[in-house]
Amino acid sequence: MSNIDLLLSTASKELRSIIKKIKQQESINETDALYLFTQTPIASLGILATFVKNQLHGNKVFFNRNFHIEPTNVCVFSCKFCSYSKSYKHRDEGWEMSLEQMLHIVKKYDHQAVTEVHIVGGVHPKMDIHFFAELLRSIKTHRPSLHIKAFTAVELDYMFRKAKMSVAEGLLFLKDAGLNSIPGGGAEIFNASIRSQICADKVNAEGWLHIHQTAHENGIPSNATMLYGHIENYEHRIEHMQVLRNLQEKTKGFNTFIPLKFRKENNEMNHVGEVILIEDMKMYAVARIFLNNIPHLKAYWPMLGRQNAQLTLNFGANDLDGTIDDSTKIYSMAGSEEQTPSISTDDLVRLIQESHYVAVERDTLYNEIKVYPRSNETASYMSK
Ligand code: V47
Ligand code: SF4
Repeated sequence: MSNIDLLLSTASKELRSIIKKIKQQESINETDALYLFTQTPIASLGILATFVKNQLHGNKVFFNRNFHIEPTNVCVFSCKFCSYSKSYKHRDEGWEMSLEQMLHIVKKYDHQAVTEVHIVGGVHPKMDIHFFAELLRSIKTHRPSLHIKAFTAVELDYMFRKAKMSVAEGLLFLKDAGLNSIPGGGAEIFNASIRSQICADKVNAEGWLHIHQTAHENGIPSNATMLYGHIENYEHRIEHMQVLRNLQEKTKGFNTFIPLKFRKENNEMNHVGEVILIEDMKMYAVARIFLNNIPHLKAYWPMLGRQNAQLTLNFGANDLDGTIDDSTKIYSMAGSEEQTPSISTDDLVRLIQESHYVAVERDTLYNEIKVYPRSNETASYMSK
């Protein structure tokens, strides 16, 4: 008997109904999701999320080779969870990169097989859409095949408003300059009451969704995130995922959902604390089951820590993001275990293989680049 059928034979009435929906590839509803969060043992969640993940991706777990550029940490906004930004007044305590400095970072990877550059940062009042379009153009001129995943909806909203462009005009302008896709940041929690308590002054939920919808309608795919484990409750998380599932139903433009665990160091929400590991695994599992129309679920290892990220592979995650490098500061400054977030391809592959999955290098859009079959060496390492 398979794990899921074994679970079915001993489950409560409520869980049986959820399992039946999962087996028939039907969406679960909000009540079901709340039941999973509050009444379902963690081991059962692992079985259910793994079933959904295996239905979608078989035994494959993806990673990519990327690097980050963070143009600045100067920011006009004041999100309470942010450990990273400096106000414009205190900009001398932060950093502001020139085009040359950013292009220099790109050139450092000239002889490396990276496929993506991920560009996000603070919202600097003097870095406008023309500055960033120039950056995109110079990167594409230097290395046309590099996929540019850049600018959260928060950065885009500010850029477009300042340039007096509509969302569609701004997106097409950046697309023409070389923008290939949009990362998932800035979503935080869509619920207006929670959002007003943690990030009152940046783009609201409607604005975030409008930018992603317009991007999808103009051939720019994107990701979606959710910041969890702070002052929100399970209902707020479910509401957030429901809104994303509805938009995805219309556009099919989201590639990946990335739950981001709130980290508490060096920010104004330190007193809130951090959730325990079991809560992280629950979050991944329920996301995998609920968001059945977003193909991928990413465990962003620099934020979770690599061992915990490895554990999420048994709770629905099928993607470990990338090799990154030591330039991403947003999590190290917020207290992540990963103070220098870089990992070699060998280590990423090993993390995946140790979990009995087949490691697959992908590009940003999940086209497969290389499959790493499990070696005997890994098999014997596993059995120790
Ligand atoms: O929107 C900021 C989060 C996000 C903290 O699309 C924090 O592939 C936890 O969106 N604790 C930006 N989280 C990063 C992001 C991202 C990362 C990796 C991959 C992709 C992708 C997107 O970081 C922000 C915010 O939600 N964040 N501070 C903190 N203290
Ligand atoms: Fe600025 Fe982003 Fe930090 Fe908010 S999370 S203060 S928008 S850098």
